[in-house]
Amino acid sequence: MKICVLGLGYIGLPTALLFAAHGADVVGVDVKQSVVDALNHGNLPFREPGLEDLYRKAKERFYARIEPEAADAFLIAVPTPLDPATKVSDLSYVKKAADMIAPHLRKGNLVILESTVPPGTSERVVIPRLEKNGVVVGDFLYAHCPERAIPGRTLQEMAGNSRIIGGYDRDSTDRATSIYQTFVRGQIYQTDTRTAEFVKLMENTCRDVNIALANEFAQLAEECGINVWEAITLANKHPRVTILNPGPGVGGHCIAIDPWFLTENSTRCRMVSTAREVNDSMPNYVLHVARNLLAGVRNPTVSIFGVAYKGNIGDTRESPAFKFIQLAENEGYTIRCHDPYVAEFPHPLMDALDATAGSDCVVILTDHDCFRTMDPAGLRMRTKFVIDARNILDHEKWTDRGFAVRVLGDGSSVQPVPLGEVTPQASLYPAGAARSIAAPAPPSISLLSPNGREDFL
Ligand code: SAJ
Repeated sequence: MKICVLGLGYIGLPTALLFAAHGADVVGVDVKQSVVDALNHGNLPFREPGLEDLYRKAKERFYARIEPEAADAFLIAVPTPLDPATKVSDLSYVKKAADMIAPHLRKGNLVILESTVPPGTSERVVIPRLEKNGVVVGDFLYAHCPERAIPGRTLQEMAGNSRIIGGYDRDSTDRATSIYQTFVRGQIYQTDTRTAEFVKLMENTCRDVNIALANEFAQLAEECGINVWEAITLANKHPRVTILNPGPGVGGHCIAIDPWFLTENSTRCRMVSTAREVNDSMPNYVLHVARNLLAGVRNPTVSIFGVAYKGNIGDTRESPAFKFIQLAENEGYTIRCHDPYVAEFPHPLMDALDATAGSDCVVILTDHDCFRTMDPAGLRMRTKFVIDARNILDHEKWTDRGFAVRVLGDGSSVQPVPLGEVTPQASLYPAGAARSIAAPAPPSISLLSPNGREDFL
């Protein structure tokens, strides 16, 4: 079995290597010569746990090229970006990939689309392009097989998660299933192509809407003067309630984008677009928190800890950090960024000490594990404010080191402030103030068992 994988990015490359490590001959295709050259010289174009080991296992059966070549199966795993101005999917890479496959397509070949697309794209856009050289669908097989892997755990999830396979017809679905079964240990569920496209988008939209709900709860909790993190822990003790975590916004190439794909052909779906708005506005909310804290500080410098879109990865795609930095710079703040996971970022990245030297406020935007245990003793701040937008710090430790700690969603010790208004804080927390504005632990916390509600009884 020879498989030609188009697109050697975060999804295409691990998938290609998994096929190769499980016995297929794989040619990987990427339009970037640098990616092709790097791979053919044994270098990986990005980091992902386990990928180097996998490459070593797969390399006998894998090589990279700039153009596709004849194969038994073709797999498209190219990006489908969102046009930021119109909020409409940009299918140009998918179209190009289909055009590149068409001249090589033979009767009996299978084409798999893994890229995430709006419902109906396979039938309306991809299949007609594949048919351009005269072989029609039915003579070649076609399936949409969306991935479900989460960056940071891509390989485990690609192999272990259940998977949806939506074929053009029975033969297509069965052939695609048998190919994935070479490395997928999770259950495979079969359906048609359009349903598979829809399911993928529903999954990420569901997560986006649920995160938006958590973010709205965080803002409501601040208005009500309570700590949303305690409230969520308690609400999640209900057997049928799972509230996600609030934060500074939703990033990554999937959750911040897929809801727009789902709704681009619809005039309904107000909840989906409202959720997008709520999540996209979270950097503004964090800025509002910073503005209140820093109102009495002259020419504030803000140190951003974490520019990756989520914890323990170096991926900055759609990271809320971009918007926060822009807003903070427009506010007149000097910005310094620190992220030990990220290799490249438009804003200079510094080590923790340089990023905080003379700074007025640390803002935790990403939940990297290394931040959780960080001891702020060595930081040479001008003003000791910290905003924990992920609720990950050891607040007691930071308070002991003289920091005023402000946790996103913890309204239990914050005067409710309507959005947009600035309350002068200078008299409350003068520059260099060494006091905490974190919530003092209410007595119920000490009663709350981490595993259940028994301790209340
Ligand atoms: N986030 C929160 N609160 C939470 C959970 C996440 O604010 O409670 C934020 C994260 O910090 C991040 C963003 O949401 O900025 C997205 O992170 P994520 O871990 O939820 O998801 P992704 O984008 O890394 O991967 C998602 C996954 N989809 C689902 O969980 C439904 C993954 O399984 C998909 O394969 C992937 O999208 C994709 O490629 O579609």
